[in-house]
Amino acid sequence: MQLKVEQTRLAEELDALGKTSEAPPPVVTRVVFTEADVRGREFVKRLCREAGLTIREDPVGNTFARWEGSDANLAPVGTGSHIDAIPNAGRFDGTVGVLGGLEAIRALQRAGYHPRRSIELLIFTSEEPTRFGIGCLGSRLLSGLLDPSAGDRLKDRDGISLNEARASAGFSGCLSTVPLPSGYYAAFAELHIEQGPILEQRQVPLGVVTAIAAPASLKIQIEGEGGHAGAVLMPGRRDAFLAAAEIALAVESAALSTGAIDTVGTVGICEVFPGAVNSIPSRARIEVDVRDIEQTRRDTVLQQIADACERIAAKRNVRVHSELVNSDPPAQCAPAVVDALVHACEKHKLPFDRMISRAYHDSLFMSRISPTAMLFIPSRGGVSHRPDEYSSPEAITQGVLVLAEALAHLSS
Ligand code: HGY
Ligand code: MN
Ligand code: MN
Repeated sequence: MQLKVEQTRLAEELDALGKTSEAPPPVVTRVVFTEADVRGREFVKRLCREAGLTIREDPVGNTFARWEGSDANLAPVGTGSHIDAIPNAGRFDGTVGVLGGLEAIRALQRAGYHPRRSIELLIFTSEEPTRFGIGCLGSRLLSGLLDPSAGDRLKDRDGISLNEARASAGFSGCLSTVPLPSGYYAAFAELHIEQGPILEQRQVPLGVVTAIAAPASLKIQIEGEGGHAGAVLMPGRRDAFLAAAEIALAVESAALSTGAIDTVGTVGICEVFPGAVNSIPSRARIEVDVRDIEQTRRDTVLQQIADACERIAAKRNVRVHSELVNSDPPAQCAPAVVDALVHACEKHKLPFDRMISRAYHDSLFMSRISPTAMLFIPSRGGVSHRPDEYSSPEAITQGVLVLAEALAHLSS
């Protein structure tokens, strides 16, 4: 089978999707169920229809573009990723797995391949935690890892519920109909940018992912006492922001305390109320992201953060309320799917490394209901979640070629 990727067309499609943004290029901001997200979905669905795929969407907006196989009784093979993007992001995170997955299907079609198992290209809803505070919302619901009733309770910062937001984007129906049965897919493979520096540093064009790190996130609210920045003297102050700052430093020291390079802790959101230079913060809110490839080690960090919250609350006489948003186990990728990707790299004489994904992905949840693995391509400078995120057309082409070969192997 002579597989050829249409590199220029794919680059143009990625650029066009990148311009479907709430911010001017090269910045990509495409938050779930916003007008830009809906336009992005329409763009990708049009391309899928042009490739002869049939499309279905579930009540939360997970989208399935299906290439019918010759044996409808066999479980299909899945591929795909997300198109939503955090604020001030780049144009390759997620989209390489969606448009690259589509191009892999088109390359197989052009090569005259006919799948025995149907192949489904998925666009997962809301992989990013930006709007509803929890990552992989669509794939969590799809894999049954998030109870539909918890989904019904989700609201964004403006108090708009998930159900209102999805309805405004044209998605209706009960969330309880979203979960797929385990075994629905015979295999799932996701193409994604590495979002780190390893492949580029090693000058290896492809990474076959064997495990995905375990993410956890917390929302921490601190309540102290406000007052006049000039008239209230330092002794006895109950400054909510300074308590938040101490907790943030405790996150860093807890992550460092494991001594393992795989443990990471980040405070990416910090809000202060009332937010006036001459007013002592009476309230502060931070969001914490903790990850490790070992769940027990990650959970010791969470415990240390909880202990720090208690200690700092007492020391500063403030109230600290911490909510655990999610603490997910890591995923081990399926040997059969890993082997399919390895076999495809070898067939195309492309060097690869086996590696761990430190970012989480929808594959973390798809691995709960389907044999799953991922394929990484290099990120220039290891940069991601920034407008200067970049993967070369050549790197993307190599990823798509290997994905196409692996999909043929898995669907034959
Ligand atoms: O945060 C992550 O790991 C993913 O990029 N959403
Ligand atoms: Mn991301
Ligand atoms: Mn991503």
